[in-house]
Amino acid sequence: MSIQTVSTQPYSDQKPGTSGLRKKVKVFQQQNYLENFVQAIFDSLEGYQNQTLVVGGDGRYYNREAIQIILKMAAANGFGRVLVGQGGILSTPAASCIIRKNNAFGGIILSASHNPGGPDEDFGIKYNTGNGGPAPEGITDAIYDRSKTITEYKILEAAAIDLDRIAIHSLGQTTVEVIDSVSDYGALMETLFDFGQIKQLLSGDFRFCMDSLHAVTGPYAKALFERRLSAPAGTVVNGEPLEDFGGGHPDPNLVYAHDLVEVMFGDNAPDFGAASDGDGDRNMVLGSNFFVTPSDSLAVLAANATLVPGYRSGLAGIARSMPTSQAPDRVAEKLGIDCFETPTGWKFFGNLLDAGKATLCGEESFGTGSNHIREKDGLWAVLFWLNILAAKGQSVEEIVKEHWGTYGRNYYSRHDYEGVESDRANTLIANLRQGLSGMPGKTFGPYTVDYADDFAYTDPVDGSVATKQGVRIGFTDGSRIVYRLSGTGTSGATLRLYVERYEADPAKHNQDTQAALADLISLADEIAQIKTLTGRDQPTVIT
Ligand code: VG1
Ligand code: CO
Repeated sequence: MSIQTVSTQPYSDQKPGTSGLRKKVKVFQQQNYLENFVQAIFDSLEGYQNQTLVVGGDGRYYNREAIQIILKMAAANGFGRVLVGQGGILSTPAASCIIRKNNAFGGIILSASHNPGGPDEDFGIKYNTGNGGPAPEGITDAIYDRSKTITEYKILEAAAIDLDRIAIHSLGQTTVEVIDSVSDYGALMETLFDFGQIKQLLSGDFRFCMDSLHAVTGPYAKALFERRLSAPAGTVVNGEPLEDFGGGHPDPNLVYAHDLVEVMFGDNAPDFGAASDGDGDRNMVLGSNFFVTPSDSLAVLAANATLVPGYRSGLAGIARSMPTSQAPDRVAEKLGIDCFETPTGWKFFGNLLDAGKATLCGEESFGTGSNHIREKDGLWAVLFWLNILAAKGQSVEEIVKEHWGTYGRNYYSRHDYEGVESDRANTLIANLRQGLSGMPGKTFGPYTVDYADDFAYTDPVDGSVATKQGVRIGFTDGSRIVYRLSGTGTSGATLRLYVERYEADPAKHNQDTQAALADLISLADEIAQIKTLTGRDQPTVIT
C-alpha cells in the first residue's frame, strides 16, 4: 500500500453553508471534487497526526463510495485511527456522541440532512471538531479558502474496506474500526432518561407511532423503542434506511411527513407521533390531533426539564436561533436563567454549551438538543417528550395548552419560497436592508415598528462576530417578521419568512395559526414585495 500524491485543480464553489457543503450528487461525482474538499479540511487542521477521526453518514446515495475515499485519505494524511459506523451509517447525533466518547480529534459526517437523496438529488459533507459539534465559522472559512488554492491531495492506494462487518482493519499505518452504529448512542440516552418509566408507558395502552421516513433513525428507533423500551413491533414505521429515502423528502414537517400527519389527525389517532429527518438530528412531535411547533416544543421541554433525570438539577440557560419564536424566552425569564439568541445553524450553540452557559438549545426548523452532545438530536427530543408524558400522565395537547395558559401563546409560522431565482431573492433582501434605517416608528395598521435590523451576533464566549444573519422587523407589541435566505439549498434560492405574534389571553389560544397571523403575513408581503419580486403567489411549504 503506497501513498499517492495526486495533482488537482481547485473548484471555486466549495463554500460551506449553514451546515457543511451541500451539492447535487453529480457535482460531488466530478473528478476530484470530494477529494479536494476532504484535503482542504485536513489542510485547515493542525495536530491530528496519530489521532482519531470518526466517519459516517445518513446512508444516502454515494455514502459508501465517499466513505471509501475518505478512509484512504485519512490514512494517507496520518490519522492514527478511524472509527466508521457499520454500513457507513451514523446519525448526526450518534457521530457527535462517538466523537466525544472517544476523545476523537474530529469527525466527517456525510449528509444533506432533510434534502432528497438519489443519483440526481443531494449529497453533503461537513467537519465536526473534537467537542462533537459542527466546525465554527473560523474553520469553515479556512476550509473554503484552502479549497480555492488546492493543488494536490493525498490518498492511499488500497482495496476497499468491508463496511458491513464489525471488525478492525489496517489501512497502511492507520487502524480502521467498523463499529456498531447504535450502541454508544443508546447507552448515552439511557443515562439521561427514566427508561423504567418510559417502558411502563410504552408497554401499556399508550399508542405511539415513530416515522423514520426511510432515513437514518430507523435502526436507532427500533433498538431504543421496540427492543429496549418494549414498544410493540411496528411502532417504528419506514424504519429501513434507503439510499433515496423512498423517493421522498426526509423532512419531518407537516408537508413532507404527510403519512404520519394523516395517522395523527385521523380517526382513532395514536397518543403520540414523531418523525425525524435524513440524518436524525431533527424531530417533529404530534399528539392525537395536535401539532406541537418546534419553538413551543423547546419551551415545553425547558419548563418540564426537572422531570427528566438528566436535567433534574435544572438548566444553566436556554439558547434559540434568532428566527425561533420567543416562547422559550418566557420560560427562561420565569426560571431566572439566560436565553441566548444566536444565528441560524447549530454551530453557533457550541461555545455556549462548552462554556456551560446553556443546557437546552433549539431551532424553529424542528431541531432540539442539549449539552449531552453538540448537535441537535431527533430521538433525544422524542425520548424527552415520552419521559414528560410518562411523568405527567397528561396528553400532549393538555401539556401544551396548560403551558400556553401559564406563559401565553406565541403564534408562529414559517413560509418557505423554494427554488426562487437567486437574483430575485437577492434583490428582495437587498431592498429590505436598504429600507431598514427608515423603519422604526412607522405604523402599519395596528402595528408600530419598534426596531428593524439585519441580525448580527457577537459570540459571548470567544467574541467572534457573525453579521447579515437575517432581516428582523420587530413591532411594539412583541410581534416579529423575519426574512432570510437559506444556506442549505442546492438549486436557486430559498426565501424563508418567519412570522410571530404573542397572545396572552387564554380565551384566544385556540385560533388557527395562519388565521391568527394573517394580517402580519400580508404585512410581510407588503413590506418585502414577496409576490412581486419572487413571482410566486404563495409559499412552497408552510410550517
Ligand atoms: C436550515 C434550518 C436551520 C438548520 C439547518 C441545518 O438552514 O433553517 O435552522 O440548522 O437547516 O439543519 P437554512 O440555512 O436552510 O435555513 V439539518 O437538519 O440540515 O442538519
Ligand atoms: Co438534519
